[in-house]
Amino acid sequence: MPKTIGPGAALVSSTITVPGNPRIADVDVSVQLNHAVMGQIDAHLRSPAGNDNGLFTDIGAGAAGGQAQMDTTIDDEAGLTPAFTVLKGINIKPELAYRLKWFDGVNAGGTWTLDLYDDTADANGGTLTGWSMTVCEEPPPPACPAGYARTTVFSSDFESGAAGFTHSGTGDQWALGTPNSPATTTTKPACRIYNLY
Ligand SMILES: [Ca+2]
Ligand SMILES: [Ca+2]
Ligand SMILES: [Ca+2]
Repeated sequence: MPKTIGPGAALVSSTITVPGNPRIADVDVSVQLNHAVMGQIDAHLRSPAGNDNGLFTDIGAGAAGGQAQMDTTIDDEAGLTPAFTVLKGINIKPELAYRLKWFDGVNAGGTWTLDLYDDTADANGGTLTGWSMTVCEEPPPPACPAGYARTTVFSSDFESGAAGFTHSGTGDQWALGTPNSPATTTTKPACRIYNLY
């Protein structure tokens, strides 16, 4: 920091290393930058495990002379979509195609990468001056009353089979093991693991 964005069609990246192994219950991302034409920027966030999700594309002013400052927190729980050119001092939801909750449940520990792509080769560029992430974990489970102890009533890593679960019916696509075909157009996951308490 600071890092130059553009002005030619170019990708610039910046990393943050999150210490420890916090399990994400909610993550927000704040970005501070300037660009002569804000709408030339596509932004993605990559997790330590390599999950690559979009944050925004071509938001803000679309021509030179418009709002050139971004100081924005991107938060699924924000009230506004990025529908306006003002991007300084506000919170916005990700665009409709993206959600930060897609990172929920993953281990936040490690190196995160913010990718900023200036998608227009011209004389208009800018500077990334700062960015940050806010990671919240789930609260710990409540303590047991005196005389009681927490116990796991069922646990399986499914390495030895279906562990007593069954599946059937039209469109049944549940499976165990390494996927042997790419993700399909259906919304059913290949395997779902429940934690029981
Ligand atoms: Ca440019
Ligand atoms: Ca774009
Ligand atoms: Ca949030």
